[in-house]
Amino acid sequence: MRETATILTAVLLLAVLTIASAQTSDPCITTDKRVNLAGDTLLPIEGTLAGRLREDFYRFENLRPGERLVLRVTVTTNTSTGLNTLLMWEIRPSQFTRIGGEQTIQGGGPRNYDYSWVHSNFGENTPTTLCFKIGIFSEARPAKADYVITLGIERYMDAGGREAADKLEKATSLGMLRTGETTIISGYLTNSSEGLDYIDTYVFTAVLGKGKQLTATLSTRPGNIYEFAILDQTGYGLRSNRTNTNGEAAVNLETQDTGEKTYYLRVANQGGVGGGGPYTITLTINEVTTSTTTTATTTPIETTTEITTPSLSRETAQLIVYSTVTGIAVLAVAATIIMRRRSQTVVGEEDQWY
Ligand SMILES: [Ca+2]
Repeated sequence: MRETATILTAVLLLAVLTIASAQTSDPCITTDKRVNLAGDTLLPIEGTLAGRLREDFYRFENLRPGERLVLRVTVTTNTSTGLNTLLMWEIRPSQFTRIGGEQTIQGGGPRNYDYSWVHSNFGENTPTTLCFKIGIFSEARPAKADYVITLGIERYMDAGGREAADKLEKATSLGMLRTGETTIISGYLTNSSEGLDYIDTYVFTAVLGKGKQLTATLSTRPGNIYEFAILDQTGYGLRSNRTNTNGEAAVNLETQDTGEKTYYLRVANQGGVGGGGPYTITLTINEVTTSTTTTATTTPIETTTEITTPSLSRETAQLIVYSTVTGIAVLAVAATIIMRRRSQTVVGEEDQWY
């Protein structure tokens, strides 16, 4: 028995050592070809692979939640050779998972290979690392491949200039919503091929009570299926809806409770299969009469453009617009725009919307 135990221990020890050495020799970890994506300028990277079997590994570090790394590698070969590329994401320290890549035969060129990945906020809002491999394999005779890697960063931030977390306890705060005021926020979800940004959460407080109604509307691209929910402070779903064919969803909430309560908003795209792209949420609390209640609950929104027209909101409601930057911007700084306007004729505003 003792001998068996000793052998088992030795085998286990060997296994542990093998795993440890595999990790420390992983070229995604050991490579000295490192780029800080949060640095100043992303310059093109030039390289050459020459021989029968050659590989280069790059570490692209500090991709922050809400940022998309756009990678193009342009390859020119001197003869027909096997070419492989692989982009991986460090799902946890020293553990990489495949995002994309190709194995092909290339003769001549130049030829472009394009990849991209959006990093998400899984609660801690921490940056991540991507690993990129390019290699050639030419059995018959040595080959040569010249390549240029160009990197770009696009930003897909949610309200407040950050990627909203997928967990309620890490939700982005919208502060307190007040009766008669309108809050507009915008955000972004990725589809399943772009990244893993499938759920955004927000939290706010509000005082409702008799005669008041909270109305939340969401709009996104037609064809997207986004689920939109209001939850109470315990995470219990109070109201939810799903976008219609126009990409719009609305939920209304009334309660007799007059205390200041915490509510969560959750936007989700069914694990990425409900489509991706920007969304806009409009939140209002109104004093309800019978007529406005009926109007608000039975008539769909006509267009989304009315919600976001600045001139409309400037004149009629307090409008808080948190930033969303969706254009290409190489290491751009997130722009946060906060506009506050005095509330005037909010009831008239509501009538125009519905
Ligand atoms: Ca998001």
